[in-house]
Amino acid sequence: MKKKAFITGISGQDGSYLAELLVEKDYDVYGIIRRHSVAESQETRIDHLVSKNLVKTDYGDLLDNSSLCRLLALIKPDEIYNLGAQSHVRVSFDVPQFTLQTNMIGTLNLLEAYRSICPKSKFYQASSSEMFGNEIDEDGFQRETTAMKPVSPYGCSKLAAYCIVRNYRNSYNLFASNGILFNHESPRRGENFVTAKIARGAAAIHKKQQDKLELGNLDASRDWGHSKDYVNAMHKILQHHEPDEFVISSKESHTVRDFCEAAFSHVNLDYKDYVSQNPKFMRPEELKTLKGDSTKARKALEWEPEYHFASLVEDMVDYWIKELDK
Ligand code: NAP
Ligand code: G4F
Repeated sequence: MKKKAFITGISGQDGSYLAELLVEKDYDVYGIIRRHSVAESQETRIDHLVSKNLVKTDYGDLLDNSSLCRLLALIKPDEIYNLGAQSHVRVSFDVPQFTLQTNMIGTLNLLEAYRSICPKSKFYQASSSEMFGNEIDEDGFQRETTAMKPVSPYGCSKLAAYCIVRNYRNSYNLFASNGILFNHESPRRGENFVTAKIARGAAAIHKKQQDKLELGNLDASRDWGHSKDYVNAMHKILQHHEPDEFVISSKESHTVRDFCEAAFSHVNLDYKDYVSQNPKFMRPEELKTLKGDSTKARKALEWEPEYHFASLVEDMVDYWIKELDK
């Protein structure tokens, strides 16, 4: 019998790569999409899968219990991946209530449906390094045991969801795991995240379609990996012999400035000639540096990333060069 997976956030960056991975692994893949006023942008990242009937989507929403219950009862999935979220940290300061509703109450809604309808399924929660805030261990890393003191509404929402997943696991004996994923990017990254903005900007300036790029804090440092590698880790987390928490990271940290330097050098330009700072893109409270220690996952799950910082930057800039030709 083919395994069945149910994915919230299937139309997002990670959801689309995860759906591809699970189709390759011969799963039946199901997901929820939300109704958009622009119907053409509804399923763009997964059109190639939907049009070939490789994944099945239904309208649903983490804030609509009826859709979650109906679909879990119908599908009875073996694995549930909760990737749906308002995932933009700066935007979470603009829409804090929506962010907490979706990311925290939405997760609780899905957990409740899971525990009452298909408690034998396995549950993956998309937790985030943003939960650590500015807490760092003495060796400069964040790991599963590092204190969590988030500095954004998004981080707070993800910490609450992380806690309720652990609580449901222990209270109701569920196979529910948290992947604590550090930043991960790809050509499919939303254009208002910093890496996609820089990759697109460098490509557009190289093609003389744009003449400058305005960013916020260039000194923030992030541990960046590739989404394709990280969705592989999500799957491995649910194949582990027991539910647990796992940090997934590249173990390296680079500043936004480093990303600019690498992206612009890839098209033989000096970022200093084009990039400026605009306070509009600064945050009320900033998470300064992230560097994850993923030793536990690398050993227990035998997970290793294939992409590194340079190949990630090149993949994104090359994508945008081709995309802007269209
Ligand atoms: P993304 O591209 O922003 O995708 C988010 C997905 O969630 C979209 O499909 C979105 O649908 C959906 N969604 C939003 N609100 C929803 C709701 N109320 N009900 C159901 N679905 C909803 O994010 P991503 O980068 O793929 O990240 C996937 C997950 O991992 C998120 O939970 C994110 O917070 C978490 N995470 C990401 C990273 C990272 O660096 N990428 C790191 C750690 C954790 P629409 O298109 O309709 O809005
Ligand atoms: O690309 P970002 O918006 O990602 P951020 O805030 O780190 O959040 C991402 O990673 C989290 C994991 O740690 C996820 F949970 C979350 O869902 C999301 O995927 O910003 C990265 C850094 C920040 O320090 C920001 O201040 O880049 C800085 N930055 C500088 N200029 C900018 C800009 N960020 C954005 N989005 N836009 C700018 O112009």
